[in-house]
Amino acid sequence: MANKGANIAVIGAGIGLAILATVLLLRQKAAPAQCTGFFLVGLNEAIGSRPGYPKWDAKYDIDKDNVISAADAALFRTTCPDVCDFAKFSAAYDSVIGDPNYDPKYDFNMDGRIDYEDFSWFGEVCG
Ligand SMILES: [Ca+2]
Ligand SMILES: [Ca+2]
Repeated sequence: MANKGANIAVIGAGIGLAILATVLLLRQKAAPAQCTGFFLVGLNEAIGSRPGYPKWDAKYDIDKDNVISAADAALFRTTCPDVCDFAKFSAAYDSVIGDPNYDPKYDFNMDGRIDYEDFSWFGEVCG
């Protein structure tokens, strides 16, 4: 009887861990959704903003210190190193939605094509 109780406790703990692992996995999946050039452009344009400023958007305050600053941009680049990877950007260059090498990550102005305008943004926010 004691064994049976212990088994149930072990199973219960196992289910708890499985749920926790799933939650963590879903959270990890959610994070890279913001790893785009478009996000970095928005972040850069909001630099200097605090709550109440016209360009303030809490999603760009990655370190949650109530100011969007170069520290947030640096943190973004550490978390999302691919966005400013020139070799990867080059591989996606000159593509449009539907092309096998089109990658929305490098569509810095989100107009469905990766061209000189995106290259210009790349230079501006990744340089
Ligand atoms: Ca901040
Ligand atoms: Ca574009």
